[in-house]
Amino acid sequence: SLPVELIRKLADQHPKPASLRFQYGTAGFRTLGTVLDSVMFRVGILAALRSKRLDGKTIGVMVTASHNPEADNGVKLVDPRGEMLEAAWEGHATILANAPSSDSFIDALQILVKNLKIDLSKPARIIYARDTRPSGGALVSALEDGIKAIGAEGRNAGVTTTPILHYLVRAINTKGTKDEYGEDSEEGYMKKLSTAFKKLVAGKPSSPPLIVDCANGVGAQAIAEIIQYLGDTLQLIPHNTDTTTPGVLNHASGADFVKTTQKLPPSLASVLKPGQRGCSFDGDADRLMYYYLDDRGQFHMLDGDKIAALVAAFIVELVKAAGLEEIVRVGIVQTAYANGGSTKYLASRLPVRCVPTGVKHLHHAAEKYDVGVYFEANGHGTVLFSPETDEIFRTHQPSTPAQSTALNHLLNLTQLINQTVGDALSDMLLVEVVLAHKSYSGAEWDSLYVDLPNRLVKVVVVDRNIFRTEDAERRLVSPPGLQAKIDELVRRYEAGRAFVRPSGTEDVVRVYAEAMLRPQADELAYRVAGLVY
Ligand code: 16G
Ligand code: ZN
Repeated sequence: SLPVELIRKLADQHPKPASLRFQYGTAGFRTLGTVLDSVMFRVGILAALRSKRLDGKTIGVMVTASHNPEADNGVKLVDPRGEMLEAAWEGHATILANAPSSDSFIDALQILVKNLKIDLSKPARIIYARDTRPSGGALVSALEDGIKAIGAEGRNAGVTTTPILHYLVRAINTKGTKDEYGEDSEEGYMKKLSTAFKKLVAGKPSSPPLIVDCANGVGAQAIAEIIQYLGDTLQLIPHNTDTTTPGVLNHASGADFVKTTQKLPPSLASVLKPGQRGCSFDGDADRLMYYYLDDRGQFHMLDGDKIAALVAAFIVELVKAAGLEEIVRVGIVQTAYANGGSTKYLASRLPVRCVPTGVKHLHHAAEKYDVGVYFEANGHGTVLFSPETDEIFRTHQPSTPAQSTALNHLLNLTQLINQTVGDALSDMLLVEVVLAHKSYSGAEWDSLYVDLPNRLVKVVVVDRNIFRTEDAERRLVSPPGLQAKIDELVRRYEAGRAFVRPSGTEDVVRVYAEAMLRPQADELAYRVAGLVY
């Protein structure tokens, strides 16, 4: 049975703020760092129950608020294969987080244990980590109290990136099996990625140096480490690596800044030279944006859609060159935010699916392909190779040296890519591999297709829950009549497209619009926003 006395004693030290309601959303729990103490304690216990339910498999807990302002923090759970928490448990998490008192929390735990038939005699194992946020240390202590209260085994992975924590979870749970994912240490991760990278670029002329904007977050630490492993195979020049000065995390820098403002971080203005490539990580290093300045110094953004196009085309070529195009099917998963230009380009070459926003939707849809490439326009994405495909790459007998080379490249890609979740570091190395193979400059990559001008605006509404969508968030079903009005507006714009959806992370409604010309995209976005308001 549950150690009720110990849980109550420690729960009393982490009381829930009376006025607040927490919700486990797309990105876990996320709000001001100062109000998350009780949530952290309870998440420690929840993670232990999830582990017990899965027969003692290790569950991950990541303390981060990604690209949000420094004062925010958050927490999300990672399932045994390194994936996002199973959707049904999001609801359990929300219930536990909102129990008003220690007693009602314990009651809620008892109900959960009974309903889910959790065998409490099973072991519970948890690995946890945090990003560089100042509130992280205290929140991890609260989490550790939860882990202690239920008698689970906890392993502290320290301050690291979200994707490294996902990697560690999978590595631990596959240790000693035929699916072994890698050594379960940060060093193991660095070794795995750098070894694959070196093999993939062997013999290719070395690329010009790449500027890396670390958003003053934990990515700076990962970049500093990978540089040690890469030697002279790739020149990285890190910027915005200050993880100690208060207030600078994600400030006017990082992948989200670049995507939402469609601008170069001001701190790179005197750094990035015309023709040179740069990229930005977000605060926990699971999103990546590329960009370059053209000869006239004009900024060009290469977002998640451009990364998907680049990577998918490369993989398709390799699959063909390996003689596997009849056996291995490559597909793409996007969301409604994917630029219309990218969808047109990709759909003429590959199967493309559109799913609702959020990594779990993309990930699950990508698993349906032999090789599933998924990227959100915001720069979060990865490539998944099915177990059967992995096996084919390992066992297929090539009939020519060219086939053998292509097959080796594919095998090395399965090692280079973090298949648990989007990973800025791994994705950056992947992009660099493709650019090296193709001898592409930023401009050549950019010219794969032309982005339609687009605008994203957020609208504060009284109640975002009245906005309900269908067709992968591309159409509104409620409030009644609104979609017809949007359709009526969109029809007046050449290549016009617009949609409205409630945010899963903020109390706002988002409006996206695109059209053939910049002023039209802006106008359409503002007029649709006017309908919503
Ligand atoms: C979270 C999601 C991201 C999504 C974004 C949408 C994960 C790891 N991250 O950051 O995939 O694009 O939320 O936010 O799932 P929104 O619902 O506020 O537009
Ligand atoms: Zn992030």
